Amino acid sequence: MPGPECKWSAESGAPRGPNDSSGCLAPVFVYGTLKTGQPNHRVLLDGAHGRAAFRGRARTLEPYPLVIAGEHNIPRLLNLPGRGHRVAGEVYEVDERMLRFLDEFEDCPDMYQRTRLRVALEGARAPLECFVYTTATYPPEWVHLPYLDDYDSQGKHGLRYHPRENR
Ligand code: PCA
Repeated sequence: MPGPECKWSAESGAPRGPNDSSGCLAPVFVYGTLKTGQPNHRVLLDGAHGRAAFRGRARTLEPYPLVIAGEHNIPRLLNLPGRGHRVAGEVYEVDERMLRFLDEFEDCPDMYQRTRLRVALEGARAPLECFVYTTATYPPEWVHLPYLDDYDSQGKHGLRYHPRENR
């Protein structure tokens, strides 16, 4: 876990400069295409982007609306705590290079915003605060889409994810 000296961890605030070599890791909760077995998981495994260490499976502490939205069937966790389900995902400890890569990959802050939420990590006693890519601004009808609790691009919903390279 990041210690208190870890200036850019989820607990303590903004990232350090790009040349930081402290080796600090920050927890990121992934709930969509970055999860194991999902279409973009490989980017977390690619050491060329930095480091990501699997910490465990987790669920959000609070319910959130997780919907599949837009013409490309993209999973979106709407930043509306209190509605929907406690969403399942995975926690990775990432280094600063990987965090910056993910910001770019997720088109943050335009498409997603990197925010924080608390999750219950399997096997952990205390909740863990993580970074997460959520959606703060969206068409009002998205709130009325079906809420998922565990995203699977191949799920019964039939809404196949359109990879970026095919858009
Ligand atoms: N990628 C990020 C946000 C949604 C998505 O598809 C994730 O898996 O958490």
